[in-house]
Amino acid sequence: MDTKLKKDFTKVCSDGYALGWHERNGGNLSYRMKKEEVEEVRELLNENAEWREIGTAVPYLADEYFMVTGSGKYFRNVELDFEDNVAIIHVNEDGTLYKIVYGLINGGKPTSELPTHLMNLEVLKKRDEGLRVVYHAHPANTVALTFVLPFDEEVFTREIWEMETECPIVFPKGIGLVEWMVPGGRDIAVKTCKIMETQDVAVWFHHGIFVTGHDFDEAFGLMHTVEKAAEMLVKVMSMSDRKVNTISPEGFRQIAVDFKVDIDERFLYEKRSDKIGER
Ligand code: 2HA
Ligand code: ZN
Repeated sequence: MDTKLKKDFTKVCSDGYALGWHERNGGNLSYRMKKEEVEEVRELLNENAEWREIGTAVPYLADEYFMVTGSGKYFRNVELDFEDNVAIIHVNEDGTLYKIVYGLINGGKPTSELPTHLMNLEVLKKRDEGLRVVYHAHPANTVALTFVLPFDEEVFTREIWEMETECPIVFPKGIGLVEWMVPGGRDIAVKTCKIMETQDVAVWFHHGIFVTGHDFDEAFGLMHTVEKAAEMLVKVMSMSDRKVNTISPEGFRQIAVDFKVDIDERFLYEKRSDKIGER
């Protein structure tokens, strides 16, 4: 296979690995393919492969094709051997089964987070037909913050937004939070889906981040922006438990006007404390 899609998918894996977000087999990536992208590789697809259970139902994704990383596969290895580490799967007519029609040539299954990826891609397709990418990574700074910031979406988002002027422009709907749970199952998928109905970023406490985007650049750029801001917050918190200066709610409102973004007001509460993590 030699397509732009393969190159773009691989680039996310390589760039994410280079940034240290994919230790061992950490993280996963999925993409809902366009009709023309399926046609481009049609003759390479094995439609005789056996049907397998998804473990949940995604009827709104019936008969669609997805490019996904493999379970237990290392992001580091995607650029070295794409066909061993990545699959194209075809979802059946009622959205309960899938078959591997390309890739994973040495055996294996799609990502252990397949229910989360497909259920999210379904919610996202309903929200906006153009949202095709779901990307999960383990970036250290964001995960580190889940040990010291409260489990409070408004506080978590606000403290991160303040670290980089670009943040409320890149994710104006803020960050959704999922408390620590066992990964890989339906429960964590349902919680993440609830967030993806309106937001583009979900942080799984003590684990990682899920983001969506219309294309790979957008999803990767979003992951990178959240993590970069988190890195700065970690640096600030390493120096002090307070922010002496920061961006004001009024400043964010001005950004909203100038950049024509609909910033969610619930993150712009008046702070009563300059202590990081307190309202
Ligand atoms: O190992 O990141 O959440 C892949 C994962 C599971
Ligand atoms: Zn993970």
